Amino acid sequence: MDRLCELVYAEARKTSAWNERAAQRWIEWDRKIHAELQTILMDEPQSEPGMIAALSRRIPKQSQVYLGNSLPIREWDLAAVAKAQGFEIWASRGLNGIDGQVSTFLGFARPDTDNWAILGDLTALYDLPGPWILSQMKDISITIGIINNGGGKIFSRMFSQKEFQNQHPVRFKAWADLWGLEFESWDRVPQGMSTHPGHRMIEMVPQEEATQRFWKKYQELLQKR
Ligand SMILES: Cc1ncc(C[n+]2csc(CCOP(=O)(O)OP(=O)(O)O)c2C)c(N)n1
Repeated sequence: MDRLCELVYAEARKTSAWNERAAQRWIEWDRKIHAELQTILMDEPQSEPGMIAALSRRIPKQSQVYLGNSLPIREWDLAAVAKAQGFEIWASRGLNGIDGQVSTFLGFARPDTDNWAILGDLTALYDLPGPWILSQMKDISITIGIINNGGGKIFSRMFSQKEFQNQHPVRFKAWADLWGLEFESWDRVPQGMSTHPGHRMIEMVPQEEATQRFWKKYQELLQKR
């Protein structure tokens, strides 16, 4: 990402419309927002972006990380640690968006590293048979992480009608049991997290109020501009 930014910057400077002072102001503003965002993320560890930020710091370096839709990919983009961790990041638009994400993740998984998926709950529910292949992947370290916010939360910020969210009370332990995965449930990301050989599912349940507070504080931060 750093390299890409350098390339874009170098190319932009060649254009006749380049305004060095405006660019420097914009870069300073961006750095300031980034620094203040880190404070909000640390103040709200049980919010969805706060959990994603913590996770991005605790997933072992050099892991493969698969971001499945819909908020996880956007929240990772916003909140994940900016310092290079050597992650190999994967994502797939699939046929339509949230279909086949578990299967695609398992197709990408490699034996020489930890493999992490971070998926929305409806996304996970769309691919319930996906883990069938795990019995043929014994030597591959797999963690299926699900951000269970009780529905398609991306729509809560787009539409006032709750129907768009397809809310549900489903918890995921029974799904882990069905396919023989170890199961953990988190309401915040624990401090210590080691490499995990084996197959595991982690249901992460963010606190709704904390998530709302996070977005409010973030909006206020952007308005400071
Ligand atoms: C196959 C398919 N069906 C429906 C949609 C529409 N869709 C886009 S995002 C989304 C909700 C995803 O919910 P979830 O996986 O829980 O993620 P969250 O929004 O909570 O992050 C839906 C239904 C889609 N993109 N693809």
